[in-house]
Order: sequence, then C-alpha cells, then structure tokens
Amino acid sequence: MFRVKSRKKLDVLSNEVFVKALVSSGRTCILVSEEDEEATFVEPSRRGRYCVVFDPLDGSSNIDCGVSIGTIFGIYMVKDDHEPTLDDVLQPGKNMLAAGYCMYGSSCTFVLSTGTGVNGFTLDPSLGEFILTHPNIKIPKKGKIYSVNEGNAKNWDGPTAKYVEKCKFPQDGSSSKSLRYIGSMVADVHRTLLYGGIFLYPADKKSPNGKLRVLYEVFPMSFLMEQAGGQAFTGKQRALDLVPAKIHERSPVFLGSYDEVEEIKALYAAEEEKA
Ligand code: P6P
Repeated sequence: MFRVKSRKKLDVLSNEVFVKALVSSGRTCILVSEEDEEATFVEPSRRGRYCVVFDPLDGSSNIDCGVSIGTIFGIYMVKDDHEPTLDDVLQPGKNMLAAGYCMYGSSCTFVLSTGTGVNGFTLDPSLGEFILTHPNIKIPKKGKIYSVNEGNAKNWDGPTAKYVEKCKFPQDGSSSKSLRYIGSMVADVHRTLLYGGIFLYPADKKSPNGKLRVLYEVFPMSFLMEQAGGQAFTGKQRALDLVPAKIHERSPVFLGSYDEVEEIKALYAAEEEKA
C-alpha cells in the first residue's frame, strides 16, 4: 500500500525547486520570489554575492488550458560586503547584471541577457541541453501587433486609450495593428521580442500601479527589451530607472519596439503639458 503524496500546485512546487537550487549553489545571499511574502536571506555559511529576484511560474493560472507559462528572473550583485539587507534588492532595474526567462510551451525556450545583447536557447530533450537557436535577438524597430487586456479599457487613462485607439483606427492611412493577448507575460513578451510590436499592462482607475510586479516581471522584461534594441516605459519614466520601495511593488509598463514606445511616451508628454 503506498501513501498518495498530497498534490502541490505547480507554482508552489517550482518555487521550492528554485529556492533549494539557488541556496545550495552557494552563490546567492538574498532571494525574492513572487511566491514568498518575505525575502529569503541565505545563511552565512552558504552565502554568495548574488541577489536573485524571480517569478518561478508566471502565468500559472493558464496551466490547465495548456497555454505557455514561464519562469522570469533578474540578478543583482550585493551593494558591498556588509550584512545583506533588503536594500541590496531594492535597486533600480538598470543595476541588474543579468535577466531572462524560460518559457514552457510547445518547446522549452530560454532567453537570457547578461548586459551585452540577448540570446535565445531551445531545449533539445534528446541531448538534455539548451542549444543556441536565437543568437543576438534584436526586436524590430516597429511592429504590427499590440498586446493588452482590452477588458480594462473602461478604466484606462487618456494616453493609453489614445494609443490603443491609434492601433485600431490609425489616422495616417496605415493599416490597423493586430491584437494578440495570451494573458501569460512570458508568452506575450516572447512574441513581442521576436515579431515586434508592443506589450502593455497600464495603470487604470482600479489599479493605479497596474498589475505587474516591478522586481521579477517589469525589470527583467524591460532589461531584455532594452538589450534587444527596444524600450520599456512606465507612463512616467524609463522602467529600469524605477527604484522599488517594496519587494512586491507593482508598476504600469509599456514595452516593445523602440518606435512604438516612443509614440506612447509622446502621448504621456502631451498629457503632462496640458496639466
Ligand atoms: P490579466 C499572469 O497572472 C500575469 O501575472 C502575467 O503573466 C500576465 O501578463 C498578466 O498577469 C495577465 O493579467 O489581468 O490580463 O489576466
């Protein structure tokens, strides 16, 4: 007779796997996970100099319907040799040494930047190795796709509403953009990175700071976008210049093709001038 182990939700299980692996590496000192309310401070005997912020299984609400999900991470170096504190992870995204994601879908794709461009790798299960399949990824300067949850449209501010209106009813005679929204950030951002366009999770009247978390969703994806020649904007500033005050802080984000984000920045600047 065998005892059936209690089933754990995949995001809880994946968090345990990542925390154990990062602590046992001996290279980390602070871990911030979407799954844990508090940061994990590694005991001194196993402590290294890296702070890792991560969402172990982003988009996990989509698991049961087979939509691609993924792990998103960013890596900081501790500020100096003092006893690690939360200040070592409450750094602007521009201080990250590396960032990336691993997408679990029709294939297992690992996208990474260590600050000198973006490379994509695909798992070859027959080898058990990740193969370099997307060297030096560069996002197209413009794109034909916009990616947003239109269900929030009634609560958007003026510039967001104006931008989406332009995507649907362009005034310059160009063709309207296509809407693609999977509701899993890793999948929506991966498509944006490869095909161009824009992904936006703006603030709205219900969520004045938007929904996405600064440290382990906004920063890593913004880092990748800039490294691939794109941009990431919060509606007020360059996303990577944000300095989070709390480890689970949220921020609005507009990220993707350079020219698309420029258009949104111009709309917010015009709004600012009117104020
Ligand atoms: P909404 C998944 O829950 C997530 O954190 C991101 O992966 C995704 O981009 C976003 O939320 C989807 O949010 O409100 O459109 O369902």
